[in-house]
Amino acid sequence: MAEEKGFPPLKNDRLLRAARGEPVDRVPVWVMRQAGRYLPEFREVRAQHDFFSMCRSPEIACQVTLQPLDRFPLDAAIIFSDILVVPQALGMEVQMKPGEGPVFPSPLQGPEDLAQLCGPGVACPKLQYVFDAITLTRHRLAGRAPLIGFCGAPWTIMAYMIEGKGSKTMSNAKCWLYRYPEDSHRLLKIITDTTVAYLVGQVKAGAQLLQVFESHAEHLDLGLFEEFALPYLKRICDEVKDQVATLGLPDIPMIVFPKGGHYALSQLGRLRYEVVGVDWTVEPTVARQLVGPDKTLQGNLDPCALYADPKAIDEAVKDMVDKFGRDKYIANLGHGMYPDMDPQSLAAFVTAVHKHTTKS
Ligand code: 1CP
Repeated sequence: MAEEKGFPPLKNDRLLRAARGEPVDRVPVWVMRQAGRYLPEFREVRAQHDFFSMCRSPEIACQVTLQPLDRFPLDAAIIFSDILVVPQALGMEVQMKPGEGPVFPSPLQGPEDLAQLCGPGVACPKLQYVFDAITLTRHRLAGRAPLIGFCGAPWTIMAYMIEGKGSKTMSNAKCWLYRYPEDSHRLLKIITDTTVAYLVGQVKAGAQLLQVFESHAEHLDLGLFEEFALPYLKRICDEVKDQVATLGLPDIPMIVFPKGGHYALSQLGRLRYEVVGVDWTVEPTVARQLVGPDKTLQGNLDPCALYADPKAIDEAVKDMVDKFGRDKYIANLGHGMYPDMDPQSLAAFVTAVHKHTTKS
């Protein structure tokens, strides 16, 4: 078991308790992209290293994972890595271009290119550096907060493999769904099989929670989501949980975050994920109705609200937590921090969550 590796005991289990729907003394809080370029200490490390070299160095990945925890009283760490390490392990080249983001020099052009991808058995061992970073970080965290592992959901990863970078319309990737549905399923299956092995590896290495990022849900509708996204999100949760149990490891709460996927919240509420993350376009009360009473919700302040002054941030957080309620809830932004944000704004966000949710 993960604990048997001799990890330091967890001193703050608020996030794990809230994820399982158990009562907490106050709402746990962490934010997506809490390790990133808005922190000067991150930019200092980043200036000296290529992005994916940072991911591949357990020492550096651990260092930047801990940076936000040294500044703010956060209730979780999320391992520094990227969702695109999976397509890399499948054999595709991905570069991180400063100011531009990730770029695949040779994206998938058509179904014939699927033959170039390797299978999960070859891909997963290549991600050992992520497992090593997780194990090192669990030790260095010294039980301050639980460590979240993560991956991209299959549709989101497929979209990058075909588009080769971010895209406004995802029309190349969506072209596959309409023109090559069988090959799309073939690709989604390769990604899913690899992702299941990858997440189980993360749990073995010491991850205490897992988040699956369906960052490009916004480009689908319910029909496409039910055919090309939902079955794979379901398989990931079912198979990871089953394999973790078979290995005798402790059950790990899992979070699914469908960015722009408001239309599928009730379907996602029926899967085994304990937590459903929502972006800021979804009203908390609507999210609760759609997802149902049993799940924990996570989110969802508009990240741009952090451009406001601390008083306005405080008011926005109060409004958010009043709507979500204090139980079965994890405070977060509705998407990640942006590079030009002031770290003090995140401090104001965390302080406001503490102020408005601590039970007396
Ligand atoms: O604290 C943390 O959250 C850091 C770890 C982390 C995570 C969870 C990073 C580091 N990336 C991710 C996930 C990730 N990567 C997602 C899912 C979350 C989301 O929706 O944003 C996605 C879509 C990516 C792909 C990616 N990587 C993008 C988006 C590209 C686009 O236009 O669609 C970008 C810009 C990156 C680069 C990246 N990843 C992480 C950081 C700190 C950065 C900045 C790169 C740099 O320093 O140059």
